[in-house]
Amino acid sequence: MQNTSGRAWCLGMLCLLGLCLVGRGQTTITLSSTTYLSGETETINAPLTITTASQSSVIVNPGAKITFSAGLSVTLNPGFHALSGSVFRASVDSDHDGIPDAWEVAHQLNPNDGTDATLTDSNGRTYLLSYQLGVEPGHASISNPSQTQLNVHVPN
Ligand SMILES: [Ca+2]
Ligand SMILES: [Ca+2]
Repeated sequence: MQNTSGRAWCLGMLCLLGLCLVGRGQTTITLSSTTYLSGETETINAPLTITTASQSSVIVNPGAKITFSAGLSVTLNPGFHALSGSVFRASVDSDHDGIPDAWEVAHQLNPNDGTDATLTDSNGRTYLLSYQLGVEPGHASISNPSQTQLNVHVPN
């Protein structure tokens, strides 16, 4: 989810869709007006921050699956709309190990240690894989980590 080629693919797709990314290749990604269509799946990672341009219109339509992950913050200004029926996740991943801070804290990992994602649980599965599969470490049951990883700041 955080590899370079995946990020390049995301940026390439955004350009194909006619979107404007300010700060491309830098530590901050600013999204201008765009619409994510039904069936579209997108993951955007930034080393530090992801934000929407002030008063931009960013719409996530029903059926779209969009994930924003940044090392410091994700800030969505007025004009951002994740419509009912879409899957939108925004999270802070301080150590860039692929696991959001909130999930790490909830599972006794260190959100500032990028090596713990590769540790294995009692099933021999890495914590990163457990997170990606949406299962609890050491268990086969399905959990819902998306409910604990939302970290979105919406300015007044
Ligand atoms: Ca992490
Ligand atoms: Ca970690």
